[in-house]
Amino acid sequence: MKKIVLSATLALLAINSSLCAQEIPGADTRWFEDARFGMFIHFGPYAVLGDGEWVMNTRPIARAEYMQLQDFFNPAAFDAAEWVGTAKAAGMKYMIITSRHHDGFSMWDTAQSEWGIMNTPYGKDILRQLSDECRKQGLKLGFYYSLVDWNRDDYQWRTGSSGRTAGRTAPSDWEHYIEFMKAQITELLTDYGDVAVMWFDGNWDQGDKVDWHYNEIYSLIRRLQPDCLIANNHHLSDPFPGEDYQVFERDLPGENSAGYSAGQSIAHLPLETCQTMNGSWGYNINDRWYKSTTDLIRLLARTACMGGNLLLNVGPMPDGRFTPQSTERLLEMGRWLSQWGHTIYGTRAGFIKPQEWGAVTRSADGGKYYLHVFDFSDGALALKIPGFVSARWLNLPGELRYNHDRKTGYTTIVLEGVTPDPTDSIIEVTVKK
Ligand code: FHN
Repeated sequence: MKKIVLSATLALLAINSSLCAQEIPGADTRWFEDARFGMFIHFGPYAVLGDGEWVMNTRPIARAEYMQLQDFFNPAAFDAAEWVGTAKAAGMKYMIITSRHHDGFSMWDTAQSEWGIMNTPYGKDILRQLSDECRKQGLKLGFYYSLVDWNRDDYQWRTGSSGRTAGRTAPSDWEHYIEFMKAQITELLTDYGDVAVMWFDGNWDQGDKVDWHYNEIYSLIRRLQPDCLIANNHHLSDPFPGEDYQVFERDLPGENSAGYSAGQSIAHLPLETCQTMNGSWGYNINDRWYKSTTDLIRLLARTACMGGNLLLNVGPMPDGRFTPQSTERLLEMGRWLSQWGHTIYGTRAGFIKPQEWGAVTRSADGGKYYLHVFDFSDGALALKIPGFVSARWLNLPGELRYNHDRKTGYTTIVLEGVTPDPTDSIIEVTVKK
């Protein structure tokens, strides 16, 4: 009897939760799944201090002092056409910029707060310029939006894992904070044309200690812009109803070398990995540890091999220009993609996860696999390639030497004696569909 009641209850719960999920219809993710490469931008007043976007929290700097940055932040050399042009030249298909990071500073002309770009010496709406330019140059634009706020009193700062050194004493007012966020999100989705993605961050600051009202927030987004994708970098395995893709931070989907994805496994949604170009998100004057273009291209191939997009970050300098190191790498990636982009864009996950030797992507029509080989040291590659028909080098001269054993299904590819491409030696494998 107990069993029957329990299964009836479970069934009811399942119906309830599927009804909940149905309340927020999913958006069309096809463009996202073909895009494979996007630009992340962390930009705000913290750039002035050249110590990353967490500087208020890490140094720490109390709110009263930190707010002086509003008088100093003057990105006079910001040129939306150049940012968008560089992203396009890099072969990126979308851009996601911090509309508001954890310091709570708004990068647009918001009516909800005085703490924002309009009250700096610069005084112009960065998001407006970017959205106009993205429309002009045909690049999709999305907004990062921090759920955390180190500045506002109404944010429930006492239970937060960060922002406790801001010097706040006033009681928080959570419902008021939620309404504030909804009002800001409404502005972003009403006044800036088509928004491709709303990208949330900061759930981890409170976890379950608060009710984030996601159902209301996500429904609002769907109502205002049904095609806007919803992503949330909450580092959890299970997406909340209404989310359109799953984010992994500084790691390939399903991996946890950086420590942000402990216990986070791959869900059923399209995937994105966000990664820094050096070691920092926001501009860090000391950070010279840029990944090489080769490493970045390999990262892009490995991410695509997992069926994911790479959202590669740029932390512009306080005057609004990209660092020369970033621009150099972006343009080099773009040059590579202009030749070999068909092995990345529009592809799907390969038949195996990324390996030490390289990564595999699959063409959307299923007729080709692309083996991206980075390491020739084993001298040969033995792979069971589903539906194998034939194989050839795509970007190396000469014939590919291989043996396909029909009995075992293994194809052995000879790498010994071959001079590799310094970045990525690509083998195109034709397979039965
Ligand atoms: O705290 C942020 C951090 O500053 C940055 O924005 C990254 C980007 O994924 N996300 C947070 C940490 O999870």
